[in-house]
Amino acid sequence: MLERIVQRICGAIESAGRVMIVPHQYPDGDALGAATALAAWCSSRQIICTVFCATPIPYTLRFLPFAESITSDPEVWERERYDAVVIVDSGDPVYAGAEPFLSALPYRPILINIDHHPTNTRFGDLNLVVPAASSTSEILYTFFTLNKIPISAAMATSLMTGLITDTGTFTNSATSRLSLAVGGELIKKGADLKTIKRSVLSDKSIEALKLWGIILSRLELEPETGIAYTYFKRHDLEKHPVKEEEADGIANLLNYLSEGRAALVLKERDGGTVKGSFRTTRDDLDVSAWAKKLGGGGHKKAAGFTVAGTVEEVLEKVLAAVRD
Ligand SMILES: [Mn+2]
Repeated sequence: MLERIVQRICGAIESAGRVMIVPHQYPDGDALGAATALAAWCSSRQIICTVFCATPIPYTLRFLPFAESITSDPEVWERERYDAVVIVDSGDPVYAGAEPFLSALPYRPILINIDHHPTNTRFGDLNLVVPAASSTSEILYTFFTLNKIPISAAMATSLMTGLITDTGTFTNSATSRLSLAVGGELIKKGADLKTIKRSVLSDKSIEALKLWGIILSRLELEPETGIAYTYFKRHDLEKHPVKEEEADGIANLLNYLSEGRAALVLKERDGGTVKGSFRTTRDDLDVSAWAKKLGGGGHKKAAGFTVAGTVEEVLEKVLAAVRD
């Protein structure tokens, strides 16, 4: 079953004249690790590919091979004709940031969906969705291996970045025997752990950690729901001007909490919306179900949503949804 779909996807990409690869917007290490590993393979096979990301690449991930060729220019959708569009690490094309461009195309490319989110809508013509996988990068490792595609050191570095990101450096519940084994294989193939560590793990400035300090000092436990929550206001980011991606990551830190059932970080965004991130380490809790009620999605232990309103209003909505 898995073998058939990976072969079909491989065939579709290899026979395409031109391929578009799309990691999700506000990309993380897994989205970009998967996208750049695919791009490295395509270029080794002389398959012409474009990698499009709707929002800029975080500076911490610019070390990835092919990262410099990733474009956020929407015109690439009109400039060329793509036979295949591969969306990686996205539950649906809207989350990916590909939807407005895809639906505006005057032709229909083959849509390929490679992902591990349990909330994935199977939107592709070809769907390689493995919710049990730690990361999309882990799925791609299997994809390359089953198709007997050699994994270069550059590809290994990309995939390892995805694994490290999505497993919280092999500590969170996504960590499995397979993810650890794949990590070992990727090191064998030359994954540059030193650079990944320097770029992805030690990436916070003093200003960013000061901001984290403020956010952490606001932690409260809501006794009825067992949710420990905190929040960012826009003025926090004005007072501590840090890059968007430096402010992120605090939700993962809350996996260290021993109190409560789940953690929630709310972040006020421009345009009157609030982005929420849930984390839990409890076996009996599925936070993606809560995120789904709020129009979002994700994984059982890490999920998110975006809701209109102020931080206070959104917190009430969230608590009501959880109590429900
Ligand atoms: Mn992922």
